[in-house]
Amino acid sequence: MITVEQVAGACGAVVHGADLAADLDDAEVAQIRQALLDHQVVFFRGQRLDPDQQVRFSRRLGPPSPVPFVQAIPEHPEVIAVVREATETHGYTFGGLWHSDFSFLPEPPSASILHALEVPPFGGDTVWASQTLAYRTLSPAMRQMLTTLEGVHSAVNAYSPKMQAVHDTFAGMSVQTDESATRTQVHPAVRAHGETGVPALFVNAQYTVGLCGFAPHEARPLLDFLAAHTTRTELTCRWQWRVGDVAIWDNRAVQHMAMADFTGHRRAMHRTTVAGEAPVAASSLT
Ligand SMILES: O=C(O)CCC(=O)C(=O)O
Repeated sequence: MITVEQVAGACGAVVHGADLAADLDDAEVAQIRQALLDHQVVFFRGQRLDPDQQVRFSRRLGPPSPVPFVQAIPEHPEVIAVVREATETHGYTFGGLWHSDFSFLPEPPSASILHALEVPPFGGDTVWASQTLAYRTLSPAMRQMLTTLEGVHSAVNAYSPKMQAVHDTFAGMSVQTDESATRTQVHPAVRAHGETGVPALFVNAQYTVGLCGFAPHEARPLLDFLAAHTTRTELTCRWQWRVGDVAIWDNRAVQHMAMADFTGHRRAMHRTTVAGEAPVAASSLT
């Protein structure tokens, strides 16, 4: 029997009683999907998924999303390895800045599924922040203004050639930058969730590089304010990984960030990514 246990005030719940490697029936998948909609990020302990099993489960949530720039693992084009080796002593870790996965795509992924294969003895947590709560906790005047705005998203600061030297320091991952990362994509600053219609802020520090119609010096203070507001501790849940854990998050409702605080130890995860829809603007003051 599947049960759901909330782990933090803003978002996050552990789902008990599901073996994700098994042939789940439709009712079980529906319960997991509902838990994800209710809690925005859900966790499963003690799973053992090989790449084929992870892909099979991921496809129960939807078709795979394109995964640009990051090389998939051999023979599994839908799986990327998120790895930091013990020998990596630089401060970078994949996903180490607040972001919503690939928000620079025209149709950013709906969900991402991360499975812990090897974890450090300390650190290496992941933190998520609820963007529906981030929206709700703004003043009506600010919400009103933000619903009229569009963000300019780009992978330029993550995957353009100027970042190749950084990615080359990642011993456990292969990332291939290219000029396509300089493209921009406009999305509403406040999106209506594709399934629930609930409004959520859709602006993040990693990929939102401007605001349509704003001069850079006008956009910067507003983006800086939003970066601080959207990641306030009261919006977050934080997960301390054990081997076998699986996390699924809804990129339409949360941002997340990996903590780079485990220097000297290896951390290895497999990620699959579920396709999403083009974000639709939330109507004002919903
Ligand atoms: O490794 C993690 O904890 C998160 C990685 C990440 O940010 C991602 O897969 O998008």
